Amino acid sequence: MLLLWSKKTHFFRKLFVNFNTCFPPSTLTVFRKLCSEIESNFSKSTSLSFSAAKHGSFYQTPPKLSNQYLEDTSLLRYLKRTLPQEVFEKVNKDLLEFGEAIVANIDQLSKQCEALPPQLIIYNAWGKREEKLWTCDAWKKMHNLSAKEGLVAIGYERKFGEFSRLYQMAKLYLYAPSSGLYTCPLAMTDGAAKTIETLGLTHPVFVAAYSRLVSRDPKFFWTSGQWMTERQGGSDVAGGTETVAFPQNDGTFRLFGYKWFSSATDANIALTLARIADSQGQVIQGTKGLTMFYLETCLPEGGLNNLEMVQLKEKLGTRQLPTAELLLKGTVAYRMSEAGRGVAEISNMLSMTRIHNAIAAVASMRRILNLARDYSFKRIAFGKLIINHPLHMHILASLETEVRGSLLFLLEIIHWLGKLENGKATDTETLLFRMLTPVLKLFTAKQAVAVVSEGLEAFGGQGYMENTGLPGILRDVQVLPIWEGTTNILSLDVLRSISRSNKEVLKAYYHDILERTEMAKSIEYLKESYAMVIGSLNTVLQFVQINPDKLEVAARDFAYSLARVFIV
Ligand code: UCC
Repeated sequence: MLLLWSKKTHFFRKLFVNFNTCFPPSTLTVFRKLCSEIESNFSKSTSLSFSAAKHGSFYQTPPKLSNQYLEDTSLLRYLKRTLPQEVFEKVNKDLLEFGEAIVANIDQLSKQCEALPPQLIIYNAWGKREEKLWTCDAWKKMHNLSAKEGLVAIGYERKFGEFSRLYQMAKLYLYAPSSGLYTCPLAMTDGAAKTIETLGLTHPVFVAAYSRLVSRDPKFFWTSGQWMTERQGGSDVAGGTETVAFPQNDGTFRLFGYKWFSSATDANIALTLARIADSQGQVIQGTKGLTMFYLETCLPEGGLNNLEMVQLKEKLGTRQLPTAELLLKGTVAYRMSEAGRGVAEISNMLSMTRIHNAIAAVASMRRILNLARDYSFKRIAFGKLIINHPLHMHILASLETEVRGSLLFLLEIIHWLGKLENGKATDTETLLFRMLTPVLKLFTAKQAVAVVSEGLEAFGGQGYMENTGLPGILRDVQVLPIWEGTTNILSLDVLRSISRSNKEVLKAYYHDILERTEMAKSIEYLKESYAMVIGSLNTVLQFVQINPDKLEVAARDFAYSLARVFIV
């Protein structure tokens, strides 16, 4: 539906059969000329056989990263269509420059983050306990440039009102695949700032922290972690949280517990959950016993805030990122939510980090596809460039359609976020934002794994070679369906949004799609697609009416259908 709405459906249908339509005609002529030159040079060079050197004379030209903003026509068109002209001009200029900086040096920094992963040094050479988390220089530079570029700040400065989030997140989208995973702490930093703002917390500790989280000054800028998972539960937070908070006379609390995954452990602060103990040390179990706390990882006088970094996790991917097991042994913390409202209030953070998860997912898909596309104009097989093999072109075109669909879905959610924060969202948009945020997260995360895997195949054996830098993209996206709620948990969250709103979210969804597709009704070449969308819409919504008892088992398929109908 978003694709229809973007008036490009015809274009996308053609895209399936002819990948050449991805490029404007002038570019195509240049490409065709280039193709025949490359092909003829290739046959000359291979005819020399091994006479020039004992290793042979052929070396494959690798794929090249170019300005990803310029390469992303869907993003550019969306921004041009949505932002007012004067806003677009400013945003466009900054994104262009940032796209250049990524190619010029940021991408190199991300490679250093991958090559030099963090280390936890527990003892020094003389046996003294040190507990130092070592991170490479490139990781620290990512911190500084994130502040300078306003990667969190833009969303809170709100210089462009309802469009500020689109600006901030478009920038994060360009940055994500070259960030060395620094977008992970940024996601949680954004989530923490959002939580402080939404709850209207006025205690000086929170006010001071907020000013650091949204700062553009690298020395002042702080990042945040989010420590929710314990040994017994990542999904079942209520069943898994054992951490206890003991009230102190000065109004603070002391936390005792064991946090199982604390990503970006070098963050300055963290939001976490714990159960407040009464004077007898008793706690309330279940969701109602959980309260949200704020803590600083280091004490003002130096040293860790009564916590122990037990070990760094051995992860499949995201190794650039320090994720640790932490023992809280009297960590000083401040209560952020009302007692027992921890899960409900930390959901503010979760909604944000789930959008960031989707940014990472779509950005990774875009990155692998752009590299594969570039490579297809450099690699020759069976006597011609692989772009000129219809089947290869068809696969790339199908991926292109998936990526564009996911991107448009993402941008719509981000735009609603910006509207909500600026008091501009309609009731329909507010409802849709609640239901479709988990749908966006679960859908794009799974798509990212599939698209990146397919994208690697476009490089043949080279896609499997570590030193091309390509396999790391697949390893890193594999966390996206897990982090911040698995696919099942998010599918159930969609059902939660339906029941809590008394099905109002579904009504909003229905009317929104009818409204967006209205213009397609009367356009001849769109009539068939229109009928297909409306038919699918009715089928999906009827399913809820007819099968209330089967909703849980069908929750995943249902969420996928919501995503597909919305995108198509
Ligand atoms: O552990 C993880 C990391 C693994 C990977 C480590 C490597 C890191 C590398 C990173 C690289 C980037 S990830 C797992 C993180 N955990 C989660 O995301 C939590 C997943 N679980 C959920 O989301 C659950 O659905 C819970 C915890 C929210 C469900 O808890 P309950 O106790 O069943 O919740 P209730 O009772 O349904 O909801 C409690 C309140 C309700 O509000 P009230 O009380 O006002 O009615 C809900 O409406 O919370 C509200 N609520 C929400 N509100 C729940 N969910 C939401 C929501 N999404 N939005 C708004």
